[in-house]
Amino acid sequence: MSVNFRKTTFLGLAARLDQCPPPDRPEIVMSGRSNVGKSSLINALADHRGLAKVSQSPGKTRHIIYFNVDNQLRLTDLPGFGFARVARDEQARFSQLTDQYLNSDRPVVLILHLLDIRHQPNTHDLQMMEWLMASGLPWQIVLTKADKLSRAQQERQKQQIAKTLGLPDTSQLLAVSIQNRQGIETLRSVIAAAAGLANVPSPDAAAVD
Ligand SMILES: Nc1nc2c(ncn2[C@@H]2O[C@H](COP(=O)(O)OP(=O)(O)O)[C@@H](O)[C@H]2O)c(=O)[nH]1
Ligand SMILES: [Mg+2]
Repeated sequence: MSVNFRKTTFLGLAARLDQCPPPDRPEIVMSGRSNVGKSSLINALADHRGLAKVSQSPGKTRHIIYFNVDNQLRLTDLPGFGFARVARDEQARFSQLTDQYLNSDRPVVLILHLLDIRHQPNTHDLQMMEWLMASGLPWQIVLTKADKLSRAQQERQKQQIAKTLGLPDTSQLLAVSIQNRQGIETLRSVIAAAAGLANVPSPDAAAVD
């Protein structure tokens, strides 16, 4: 079976766990601090500019957002963490929802944790990393906004980030860019494989990696 990411549609929002859609498809979860590029990446994967809302004011995304990819899998955008402008109890509620979701028996096959390639992981990122290591779930670190750095700078940042995260090497760090599409086709393949599917390659752009 194969999956065509260009057939991605909005499925719905969940403010509570019991509002999530039926757990009938493999779910790929996206996490990462606000503004790291989650919505942009969903749009790039789907080849659909307006699908996920980019640059909402930080803290506006208070729900788990579900996307249906070609009726084969679900992409979920978790409430971002690190909302400076959101009241503390609200923040607690977001992380509680994320926590509940990640600890539920949802059919999660892959967690994509996003980091801005230019910055070192913060405390939340390190907590997430610890959680991922302990979870036994497959995960992939995605380094966003790769177009902001040269290839040599990307390599140096990868080494640094791997070190900070306590990873032995950079093999689980994938650099992507929505601007020049670096890594997008590779990420589609990684996601498809996690769901036991083959990616239908993009007919237009040659894969850039
Ligand atoms: N240059 C560049 N900017 C990006 C990239 N991805 C996201 N951005 C920008 O980063 C900002 C935050 O992106 P958004 O998708 O809203 O982040 P989210 O809060 O994690 O959903 C927006 O201004 C995007 O245009 C990228 O690959 N390259
Ligand atoms: Mg967003």
